[in-house]
Amino acid sequence: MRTSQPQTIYLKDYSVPAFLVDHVDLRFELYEDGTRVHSSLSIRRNPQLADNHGALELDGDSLKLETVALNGTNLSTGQYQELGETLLVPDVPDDFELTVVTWIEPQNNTRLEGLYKSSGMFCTQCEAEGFRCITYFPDRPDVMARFRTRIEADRTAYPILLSNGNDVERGDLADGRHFVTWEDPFPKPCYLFALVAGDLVEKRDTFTTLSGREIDLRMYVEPRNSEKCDYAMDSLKRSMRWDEDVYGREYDLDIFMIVAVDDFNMGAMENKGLNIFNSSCVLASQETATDLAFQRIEAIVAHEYFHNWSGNRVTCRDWFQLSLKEGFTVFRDSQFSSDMGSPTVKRIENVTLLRTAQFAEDGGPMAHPVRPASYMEISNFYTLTIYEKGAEVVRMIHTLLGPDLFRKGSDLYFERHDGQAVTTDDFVRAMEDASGRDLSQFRLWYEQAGTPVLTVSDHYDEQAATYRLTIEQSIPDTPGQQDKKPQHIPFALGLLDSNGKDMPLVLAGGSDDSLTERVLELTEASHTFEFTGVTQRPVPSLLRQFSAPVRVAYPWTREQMLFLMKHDTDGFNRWDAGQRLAVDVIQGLVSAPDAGEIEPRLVSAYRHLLSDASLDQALVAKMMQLPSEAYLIELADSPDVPAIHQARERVLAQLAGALREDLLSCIERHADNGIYGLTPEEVAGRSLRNTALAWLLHIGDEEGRDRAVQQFREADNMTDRLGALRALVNSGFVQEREKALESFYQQFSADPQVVEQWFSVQASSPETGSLEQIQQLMTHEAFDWKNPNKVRSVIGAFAGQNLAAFHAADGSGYRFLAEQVSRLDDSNPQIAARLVTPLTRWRKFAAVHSEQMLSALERIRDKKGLSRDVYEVVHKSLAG
Ligand code: 7MF
Ligand code: ZN
Repeated sequence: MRTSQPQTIYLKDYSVPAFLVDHVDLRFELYEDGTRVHSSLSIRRNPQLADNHGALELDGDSLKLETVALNGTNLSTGQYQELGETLLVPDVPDDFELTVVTWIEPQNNTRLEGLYKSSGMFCTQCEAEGFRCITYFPDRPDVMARFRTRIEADRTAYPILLSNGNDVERGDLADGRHFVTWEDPFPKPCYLFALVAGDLVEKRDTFTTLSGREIDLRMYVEPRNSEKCDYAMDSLKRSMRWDEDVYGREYDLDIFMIVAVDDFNMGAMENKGLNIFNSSCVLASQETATDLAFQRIEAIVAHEYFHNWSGNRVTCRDWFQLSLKEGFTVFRDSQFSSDMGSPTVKRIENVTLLRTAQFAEDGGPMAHPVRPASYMEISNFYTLTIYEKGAEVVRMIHTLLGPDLFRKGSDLYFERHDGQAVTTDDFVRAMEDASGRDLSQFRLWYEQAGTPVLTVSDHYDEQAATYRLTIEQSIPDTPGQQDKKPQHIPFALGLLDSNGKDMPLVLAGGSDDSLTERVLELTEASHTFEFTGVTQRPVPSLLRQFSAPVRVAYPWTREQMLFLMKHDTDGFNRWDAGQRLAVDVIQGLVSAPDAGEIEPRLVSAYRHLLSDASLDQALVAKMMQLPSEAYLIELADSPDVPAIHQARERVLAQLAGALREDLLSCIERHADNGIYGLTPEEVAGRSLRNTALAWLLHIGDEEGRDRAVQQFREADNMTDRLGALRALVNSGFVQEREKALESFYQQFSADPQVVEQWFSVQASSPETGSLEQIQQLMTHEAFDWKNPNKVRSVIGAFAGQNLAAFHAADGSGYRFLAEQVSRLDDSNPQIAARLVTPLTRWRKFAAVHSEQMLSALERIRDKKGLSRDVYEVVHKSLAG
């Protein structure tokens, strides 16, 4: 527990470690009432540091220190000091062996950092600073050591004992105990350490690398999950092959292990050779997992595997560099997902997340650069900015360099820095050196927070046949940053003629007319481009593929939006035009709620989407999704949440009413053919059918209801079962809804991943997610305060998705969230801090809301013994 005021840590204060650790020898004695950890460290003073004679300082948190020995001799209590979260040994030689014995209590560890127990098994989570909860150690990523780990435990309760690397020795001990010793030949920072002990079943497979080495692939899960491993195992093999093909990266150890645990703060963790996953991000079967879950599993398995190079072999110098590994790895996993499925659909999904949630973060009180300059609690910086904007930054480098030079740059990066702990600057330098391009201005993407706004205006000169585009960029102020410099922005565009054909793009002064798409490079606050030989007024297709994480302001007419929606040769922009049009129509209704019929051209555009079977159905499925309430709120200046909710519902109702026949035939066309597959076409078919169902039930259509009830009963997969359930839950058919919810729970109550879905469908629905109903759900037998997934699926879904209920005018939603955060803060501060997010946006809302959000934040602030995690979020939200 924290005792002093949280301190801010600054990037500018970075200095190299005073001591290096070459080797770590760990011995874990696991018992039911606690664990004894013996740690022997081979330490030497860092020769890189001049005048290096100071005391040894090691990090530790919530440890009971038993003994400290230097070169085999126990130190007396006067020879070391425990000061808050450090162990200080003043008098040490230049080169020595330090042995520390600590006692910890994994069974009482509810923070889920360090070593803890989850459904009877021991497991660890050490990133970012969890290793210090296990033993005293220089807990920073630039201290890289070789680890040897011996685990001792009861043989019956814990037959499986795992750690990083290769198992080199095993045997029996007295009292029914046994041990296994693991050795990891690769030096690594302690955040990549992992230990697992439990009664698990093992699934095995193999993978042969490009150079012919055979790798043992092993998955460890609780026996009840033994049939849910295949998809993750196949995803792993696809990832391994892809990283060889696309990046030339081979796996380096002889064994690669995956473990699933139910209680986990995050999605997964890339521990060297022993990736640990949240069960919901790795276990799947057709009957229990949705298409979305399958897709997520493939992406997360890939992400963690890809970290073996981008993160483990080359790691971060300090936590300010977190995006070095996360941004790059997210970029890599999205490339992989694109290659495995539909690139346009993947891009749409990424951009939706970015524009809805990352842009909101970048415009709020927690806004920070991709490489932050300071933090209080590093766990709060595993953000959408670090991950998603960080990936966009890498993607822009890829766009600027092109695939071949980018690959040259990544080869150079891995070669130059293998085995090192480096910075984002080292990454950019490798890209520069390999390509010969100057990325000095581009580096501002790492330093400046805030989402750039591009204001675009154009002029067509018929006489001269020229088309002029002027693009101005400005970057809004963010906490601690004003008056920003223009950034280097790759801006992809095309120009469409009246038939929807791409026109040649000839820049004034140039002559090359072979290109119909160009990437303009914006570097100034204002840039004008002139295109020549433009024989008719074009419709501009701007920021194709969303080539940069920016907002674009251009005065599109509805005519142009409809045109682009139908004709743009860029699939992403076709989707984007449809979204923009829908946003425009919904916003129109927000400001004029008494207006009658909605835009008839929106209806016919959607009819066209539903009826033209020659269109790419995966793209159509995405286009049929109306912009979310969260996105509409993000776009608004002082959002009136109930009005946005109502307007969106009305547009949905009018569309559904007008398109009833088309929806029914869409359902018909995409009827279940009894074979479940995961190709983009099959996924799109289910998605379209379930959207159509949801629309019909939204307007109380009885044929739709009967189909939903039937689909719910007969579905042979979770996508369709849950799709039908969700449609029923969001309908006014109270009896059918209650019956379906009840039978669903009866059928799946033994499966935590499905119960999470069941919770979240209810908590996110206006029909079943009133505050009283949420409180009811929290008394349900399956709800568990100690399980982050359950907390997220009820409280997180309510505050993050059920926005009309959360933003109730009486402030009850805010007060409720404040209470839950305060309560969780004692047991799991990381989860508590994440749950605060919706309240941090208080300034955005009108006074009635913002005042009550503010007072909810103040209530959290005034709680006694507030964790550093929640302290930082709340204080930054209140500041300024
Ligand atoms: C895909 O990044 C994308 C992001 C840290 C934990 C996993 O590998 C990770 C870990 C957080 C938030 C998102 C992700 C992860 C973490 C994640 C997972 C898969 N190093 Br916190
Ligand atoms: Zn990661």
